[in-house]
Amino acid sequence: MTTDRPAWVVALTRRLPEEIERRMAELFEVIVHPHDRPMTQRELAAAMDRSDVLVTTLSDKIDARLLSEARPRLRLIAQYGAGIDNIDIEAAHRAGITVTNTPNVLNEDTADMTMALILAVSRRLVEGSRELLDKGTWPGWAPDAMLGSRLSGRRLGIVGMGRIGTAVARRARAFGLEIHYHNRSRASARTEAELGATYWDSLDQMLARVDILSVNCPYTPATYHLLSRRRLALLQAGSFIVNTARGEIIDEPALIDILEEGRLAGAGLDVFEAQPRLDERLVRLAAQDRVILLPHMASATREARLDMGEKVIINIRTFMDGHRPPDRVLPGRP
Ligand code: 8YV
Repeated sequence: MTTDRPAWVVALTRRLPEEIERRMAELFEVIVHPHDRPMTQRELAAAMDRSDVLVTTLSDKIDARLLSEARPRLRLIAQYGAGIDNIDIEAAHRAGITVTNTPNVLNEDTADMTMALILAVSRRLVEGSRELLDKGTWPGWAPDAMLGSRLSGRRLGIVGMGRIGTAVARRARAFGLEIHYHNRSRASARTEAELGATYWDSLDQMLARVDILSVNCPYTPATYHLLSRRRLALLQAGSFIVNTARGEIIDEPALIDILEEGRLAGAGLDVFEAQPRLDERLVRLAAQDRVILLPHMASATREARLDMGEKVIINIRTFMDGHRPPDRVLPGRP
């Protein structure tokens, strides 16, 4: 016997890959926001009022205020993304709204981009390319031209040895880097042996001993400005920092100060505290080839976007069928 239930209304805050939207339209009644830009809080409220499921992205601030108003219809917020720092999970839980995300499918791509930034900063990739583009030529090979620093043998400190941090460590090891990490909990002896990784219970102590720092932890209230001014000052002169996680984990003005002072050899940043706005001092440093800036593109592969969409569909379908969705996010567990 089949029951005819009305199609669930699924509102998308942003346009998703065509294949994903097409499949969603076969399964649900989909509402697509006509303007492909982040929704205002008022537009989000309206979308939440008329849908059973809201598909969000990192630029939608689903805060306690939005969630405290009665939204009798909304049952699920299905985030298109791994990070869920834009959603107040506690408030959603209190309102009886389930939240899901899309973990795992962007680990490898994000780790690739982290390595790309590590290579680009240490080997002056952007600067070299700019020299050719600006002048249309270059003085030719010279023994001292465009010297960078060798990666092999240097110490990489990974802050957050979750799935992405581990994927970074695997790649980094292949480049001859020595792996150090700080995490809330220590990895298994097997993982440590596989990666040749050294655990630092004290982040402060690790910072003082690494040549390169990679930020790979989620952004939560506990990791806000984890790399504070005091901690950034512990980094060795000549070391550099790469962030493909969230801008808020680093005290950005403090980082800019020490970059301007020339204490760090550089930085590779894919995320920013006030993104999409950029601190103009950072832009100046980038123009002087002292930092490399990217527009939050670490997970931006076509494959990742499709896999993320598939996960969103699976989460919605499972939830609709009365089961626990595979990627449910619970309060206190980022
Ligand atoms: C996603 C990300 O593309 O998944 C994440 O946490 O930071 C991004 O790479 C973005 O979140 C989409 O919502």
